[in-house]
Amino acid sequence: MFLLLLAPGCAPAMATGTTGAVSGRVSVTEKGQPAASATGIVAYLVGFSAPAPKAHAALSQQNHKYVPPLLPVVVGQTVDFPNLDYDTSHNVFSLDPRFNLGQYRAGHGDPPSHVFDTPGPVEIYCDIHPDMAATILVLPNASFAYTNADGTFTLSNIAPGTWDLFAYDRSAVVPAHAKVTVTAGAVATVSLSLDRTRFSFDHKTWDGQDYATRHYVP
Ligand SMILES: [Cu+2]
Repeated sequence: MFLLLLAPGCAPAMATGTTGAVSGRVSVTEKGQPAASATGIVAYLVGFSAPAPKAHAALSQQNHKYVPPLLPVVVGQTVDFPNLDYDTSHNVFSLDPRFNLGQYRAGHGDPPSHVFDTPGPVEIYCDIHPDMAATILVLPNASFAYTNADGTFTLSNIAPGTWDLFAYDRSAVVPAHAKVTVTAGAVATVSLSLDRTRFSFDHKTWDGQDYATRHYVP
């Protein structure tokens, strides 16, 4: 359920003479109640392509967690996976697309990296620590933004046109979606809603085993 309004003339910093902007809010429910926080959702536009930034994105391993748990990148962009934990090795693997960067410790040269060349979500795991899980969201352009705690977000300098707007949350099985029409010099205002129903990211190891049956030396 969403509401779509146009508010011409406001917030000129987000919309130049030739581009527009999208200002939105994602309302999040969890088990039938409003969620305590709606931060860290990724709002993004689909319908046009842009080249990948040359700068690498980074998904860090810190305090035995992936940071951030949801990372948006552009198709063709390189992601580095630095291990910031000096007390343990970490690993990076994905089952779809299937790749494995091996196990490595902190402080040994450049971090392992991977180029993400297919759009869509990619689930990232660590073959040592079963609780380490993250999602890399591979998007067609860089017109994306994280939500604030109240679910608000802004997408600036957007080419005029009618685009598909999505809001992706790791705990929502289906992203929120709305059509949005961007007009030069104006800010389109959109409300989206999504429901969190997925709270487990249990998975097998790289070689298809249960973690509990394996032995490793951290
Ligand atoms: Cu790990």
